[in-house]
Amino acid sequence: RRVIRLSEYAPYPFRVDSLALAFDLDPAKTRVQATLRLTRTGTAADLELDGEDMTLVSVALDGETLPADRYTAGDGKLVVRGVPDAFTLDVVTEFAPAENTKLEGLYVSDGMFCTQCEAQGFRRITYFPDRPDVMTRYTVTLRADKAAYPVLLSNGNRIEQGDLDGGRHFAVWEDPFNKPSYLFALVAGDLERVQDGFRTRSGRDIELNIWVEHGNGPRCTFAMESLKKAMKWDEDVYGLEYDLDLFNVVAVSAFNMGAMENKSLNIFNAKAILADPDTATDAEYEYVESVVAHEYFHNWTGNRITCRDWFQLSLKEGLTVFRDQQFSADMRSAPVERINQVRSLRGRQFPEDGGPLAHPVRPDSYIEINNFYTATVYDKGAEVIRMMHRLLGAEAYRKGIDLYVERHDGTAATCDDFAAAMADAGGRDLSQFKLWYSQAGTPQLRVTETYEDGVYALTIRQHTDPTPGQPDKRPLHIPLEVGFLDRTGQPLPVRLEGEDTAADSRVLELREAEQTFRFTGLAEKPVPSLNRGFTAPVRLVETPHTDADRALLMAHDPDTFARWEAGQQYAVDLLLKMVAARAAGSNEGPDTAAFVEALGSSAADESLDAAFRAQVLTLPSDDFLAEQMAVIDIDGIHAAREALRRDIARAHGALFRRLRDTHRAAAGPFAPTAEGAGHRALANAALSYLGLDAANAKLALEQYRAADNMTDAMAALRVLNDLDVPERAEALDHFHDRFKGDPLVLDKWFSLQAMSQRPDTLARLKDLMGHPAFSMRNPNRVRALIGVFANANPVRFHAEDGAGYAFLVDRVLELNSLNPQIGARLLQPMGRWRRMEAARKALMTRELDRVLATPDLAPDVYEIASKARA
Ligand code: B3K
Ligand code: ZN
Repeated sequence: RRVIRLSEYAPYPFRVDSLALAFDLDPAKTRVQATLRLTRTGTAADLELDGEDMTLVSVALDGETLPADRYTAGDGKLVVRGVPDAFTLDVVTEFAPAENTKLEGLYVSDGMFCTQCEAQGFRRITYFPDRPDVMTRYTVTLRADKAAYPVLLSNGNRIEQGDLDGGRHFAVWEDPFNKPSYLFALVAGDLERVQDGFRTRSGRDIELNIWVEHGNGPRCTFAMESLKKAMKWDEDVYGLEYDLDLFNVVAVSAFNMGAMENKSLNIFNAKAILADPDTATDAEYEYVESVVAHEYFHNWTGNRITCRDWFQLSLKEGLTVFRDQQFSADMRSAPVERINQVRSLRGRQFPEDGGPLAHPVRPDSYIEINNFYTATVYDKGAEVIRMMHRLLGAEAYRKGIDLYVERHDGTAATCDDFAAAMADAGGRDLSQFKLWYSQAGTPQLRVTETYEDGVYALTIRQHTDPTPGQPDKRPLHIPLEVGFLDRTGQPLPVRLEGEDTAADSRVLELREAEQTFRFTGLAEKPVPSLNRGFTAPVRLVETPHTDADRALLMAHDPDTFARWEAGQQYAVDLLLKMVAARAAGSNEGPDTAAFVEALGSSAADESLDAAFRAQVLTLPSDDFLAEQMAVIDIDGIHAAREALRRDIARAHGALFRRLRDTHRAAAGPFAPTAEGAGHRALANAALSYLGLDAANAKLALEQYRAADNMTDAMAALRVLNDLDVPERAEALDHFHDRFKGDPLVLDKWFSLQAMSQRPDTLARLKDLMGHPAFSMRNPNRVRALIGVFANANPVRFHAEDGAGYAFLVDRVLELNSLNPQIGARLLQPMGRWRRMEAARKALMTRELDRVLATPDLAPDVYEIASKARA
């Protein structure tokens, strides 16, 4: 378990001029012949290649089989001693894809061969310098049984194919672009092809294929449309055109994450491709659209320009997430997209940044790189790009992108390279800004105000708590957009003292621990609207806002995001007071009436987008509330949130009935459009409040039965799921019988039960693990049942007797040998122990110790367990 450090980076001492791979595919014993042409570029005498979990059959140098004393294989390396300056190396390896349960390298999923090489899966296929800064040209020959694997795919273009003896056939693929090993892919299987085409802006015709299990073709229409939209969008907005004549996408059922951007052969979790009205919710349609776009966008930001080393992961991931966020904002409602991003940032990234696994956007060390595909690297990384976009403006940002591509196309680059291109194109000094890459933790802002003699002053203090390995933090360069409103909700001008121009809104740039900004030209003290659009990923822990200010901002802020945000902050304040009152054993909580009324007015405001109103009706999550507490009161938070929801439901019963009926009608027959989704979201938000009353179980069951789409069906099931009524079992059983043959859809049924508040939830989960559709070998099943329980059911997961923790750790230990990457992911919620009260602290640390005491821990699990326990 070696710690790998950024500071130890050294270039690889050889250039790989080309790589030819020949596969004899067989689930039980696949044979791979690799031919590498190498040239020495450094001073190393020996050649070192990475490789693991394979049988090494032979090594030949310039055609001569090497005697065993010329090389050593073991400990993840093949070392060939005393190699010449330029030579050809032939390496033959063997392994059993069918036994590969880690789903890294070459494996079998539902009878088809597929690969996953990022980050370090290629070394499970052959011996190679498995690092992203070693790029080369690949030629790949695939040989397999023709009846079982009629489709043979790899990167680039197919240059040859034909039949072989013994019912086998072959295909040869050549990728004209240099690429790192993590972008290599192959697929062999019996697949249905959905074919389409795209004409690029320069007039080239691209063949587009989506390959799926037979029968799933009709469920690919939406993904194909999304792909074409993404291709067009990247041309229009980034000036980036697709660079090959063929683009293949394959859906597989066993996959560790969402999807993978292998050059011209994207491999997807079926969950991120398949969508039709009967089986996918609106959120899932949107997920498909954004993942398809994300992987496509990687073709430039990731593939053409890749990462020098894995510490630079956010170079491609933060940038590509930002790009897919911009795409979604253009396809759908921009403010609603932003709200969803901020919700997920607060629900996942902020807790990570404030806990034992906190790390910078560009980490400086790791044990297992797979543990660093995190919300910080992805989502905070995207926020860092967004801030640059904000500081430079859209036009200079685009110039920065052009410059970045011009400088680094075809190479492996660093985050510093990216920032330098932005700084040069924008004529801005980003040296302090770059701290966002190296300093972990969520900055906290404290904002106070004064108003004297017509001058309004905002004093802003910034502070970042220590994180592991970083006790002292420096002030960051933070763009913060502010605007002002008067008491009637009209906008007031924002004019900095000493400046001539006034604007409705302006981006303040914080650079110091404490800074005061003075504004003139204000006849009255304004109500400030702070961090509009969430310009910076910070926590505003202190603001001058009163409840009345928040209600005013909720109703009138011209920035739609800020209106939602005012409601969320208002709710957070109230909920925390409610938690405190409950903890003190008091019956007297805060007065919620004004908030409840403001919420109702927004929900009823027909001038607002339905999707936005649905967002307003969704209170901050348990997780986000937990983040605000020094010691997390799991049950208190849950009780407070439920109590506030009941207050809202009581006050607005009639409104909710009306919203539910009118917006259900407005949605019309199902079409997966943003507009329809907005109506369904609002109708279903209303239903969720109505459903707090068991008397409305019938209404929910009726909706379930009548639904012509999965969104409405699931909304009804979610309501029933938390009620103790006969309709619950009726609907769940019906769902089960309808979808028992389709495990991907049945995952929703597993998840509902994992989320249930009922006291028998854990017992039920244990039973469900024996369900014929459940398997610990399929990551989607594991996430649907166990992941959802640990991450989305705080009350049951944190049960006082510790049974939830023990159950989770048992599963992690099972996965330690089966699929440690998934096991390590699952373990993460245990890192929250420090913020729990004494009894749960003891239970959680005992379970973490149990993990650490287990022999043969995989590095993935060891790293998370040891850091979480520290
Ligand atoms: N680049 C892949 C993630 C690979 C994860 C490896 N453990 C998907 C993506 O971000 O597009
Ligand atoms: Zn990505």
